Amino acid sequence: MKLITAIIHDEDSDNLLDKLSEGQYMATKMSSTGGFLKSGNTTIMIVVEDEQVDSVISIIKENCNTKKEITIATPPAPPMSDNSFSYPIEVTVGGATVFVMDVDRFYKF
Ligand code: 2BA
Repeated sequence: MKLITAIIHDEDSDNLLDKLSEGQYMATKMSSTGGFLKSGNTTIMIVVEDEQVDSVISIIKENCNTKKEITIATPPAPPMSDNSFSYPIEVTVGGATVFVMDVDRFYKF
């Protein structure tokens, strides 16, 4: 049994949850924040049998799109210097960052 954790764009989450539900996969949606952009994203947790992992990853891949975002970068200034400056950079985010982990035990009470 595996835990699939997918970090995705907020905008893709409702559609992905619908597609997972159509495939009879149970999922939990959590609000999360990216450590780099410090903006909202969505984390989806799905626990499935080992042989279902590839199917779930395909559904995630088909329903999560990459997006470009602009952020402001401020490189560290040299010590004792007033020369700090910021500039915009474009980063490509997602479609999905996916981790697959073993599940030792699964209980529902
Ligand atoms: P963020 O941390 O907000 O990162 C957003 C995007 O910024 C990343 O997209 C990447 O393109 C860029 N980025 C991140 N750290 C960077 C850095 N130190 N220098 C330059 N660019 C950087 P993704 O790689 O698609 O990641 C999307 C989100 O997935 C991340 O949002 C974070 O919430 C999560 N994530 C990605 N890798 C992770 C990891 N190894 N562990 C935990 N969460 C991760």
